[in-house]
Amino acid sequence: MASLGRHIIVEYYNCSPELLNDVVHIEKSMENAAEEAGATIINSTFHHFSPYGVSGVVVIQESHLAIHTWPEYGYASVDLFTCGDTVNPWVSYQMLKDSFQAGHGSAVELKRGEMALLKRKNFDVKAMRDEKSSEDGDPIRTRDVWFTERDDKIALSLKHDGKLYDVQSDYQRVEVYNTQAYGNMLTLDGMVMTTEKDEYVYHEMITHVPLLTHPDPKRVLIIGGGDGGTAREVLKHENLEEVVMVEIDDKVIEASKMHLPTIAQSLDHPKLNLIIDDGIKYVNDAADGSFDLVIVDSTDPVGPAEGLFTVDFYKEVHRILSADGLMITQSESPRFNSKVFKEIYQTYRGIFGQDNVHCYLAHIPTYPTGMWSFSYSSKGSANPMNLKPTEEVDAFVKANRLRYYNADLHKAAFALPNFVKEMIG
Ligand code: SPD
Repeated sequence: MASLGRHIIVEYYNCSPELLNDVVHIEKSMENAAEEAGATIINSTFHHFSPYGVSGVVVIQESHLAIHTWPEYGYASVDLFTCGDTVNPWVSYQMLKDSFQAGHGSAVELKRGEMALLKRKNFDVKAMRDEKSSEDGDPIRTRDVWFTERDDKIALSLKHDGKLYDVQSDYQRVEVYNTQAYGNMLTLDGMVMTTEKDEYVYHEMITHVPLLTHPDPKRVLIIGGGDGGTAREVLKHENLEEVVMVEIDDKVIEASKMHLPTIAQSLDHPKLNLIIDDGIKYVNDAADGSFDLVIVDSTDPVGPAEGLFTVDFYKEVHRILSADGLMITQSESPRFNSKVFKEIYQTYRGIFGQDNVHCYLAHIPTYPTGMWSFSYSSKGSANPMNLKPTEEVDAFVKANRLRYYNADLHKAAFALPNFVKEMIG
């Protein structure tokens, strides 16, 4: 039966889940499969969805190859659509089966556009072709590979040129992508942690807000923060006597030192006591009143960071704070993680007291919704509005070339939109 095109609808079962969740591997496999089949690639676009799944299309001069994967089922569905006689889609079928280590593959071939049912119209092809494409000669090949973090309703995508680091540690999947808009980006279990181009917002806000309002901070504890950005900013305060950082995952530190050097630059600072251990255990074992400031620079409340979002942990933090001590945490996004956001503030107020817990906001473009929050919980007299004299703050900002934080922004960050006020009461 003569036809315009051949459409092979493919299913691959029992594939390697890791390979089906690896957007770079899938992109390469699909492109190789197209080329080996004799196709000419024009464009490709691939998305990884957090936590699992990849979708992508390779547009070829002879039509397209498309894929969607369900790594959690070891399953991939693929469409191989080719026109003309120059491409053999069955070559692609076999290559992809091998490439995904599929235990089983099945495929149905459909003829598309049966010639017997088609009647060719007479028209002037030359006149219909736009001038530009006729002048271009060979098509220009482009590629789009995307990392996507999403929940059921919202997604954030960043185009990247590939992965620089990909290790499954004892705790989580640690990856670094080379993004086109935000430089190198660290993700943990598919969630964006930091990027070279916007990290300063988060790290300046989680550190200078407490350190410029605490009456006399000397001893600082950072829980998490393995990329090093929080430590880098804390260490700009030269009057501190002790800075301890407890990170559970040495792979985060390794990835950051290798691929985020500007963020990780202070991880070997002589004043930093870097401990690779469980932050919860460290806090439980610490003496009463031993820190003036505890910064919880955690991931989101899934995986290894779950325990950092519990009442028991915060009670222990409260215990190890000195009389005027402060606890600062990243407290998720009021828009993206509304439920967790509300719970966090209820919990803190139960421990520190209703009037001693404050929320402040910052704009972080690579976190879901771009609106991110931090909590400021005070055990004693420290208050976020008791900022050091403006001249002192200005001098600090200038000397350290801060790019986000300043005295005006400090005050403004605590001005909350009504919907956020309502959420935390
Ligand atoms: N969803 C993003 C939450 C990230 C919080 N921690 C970031 C670590 C940066 N040091």
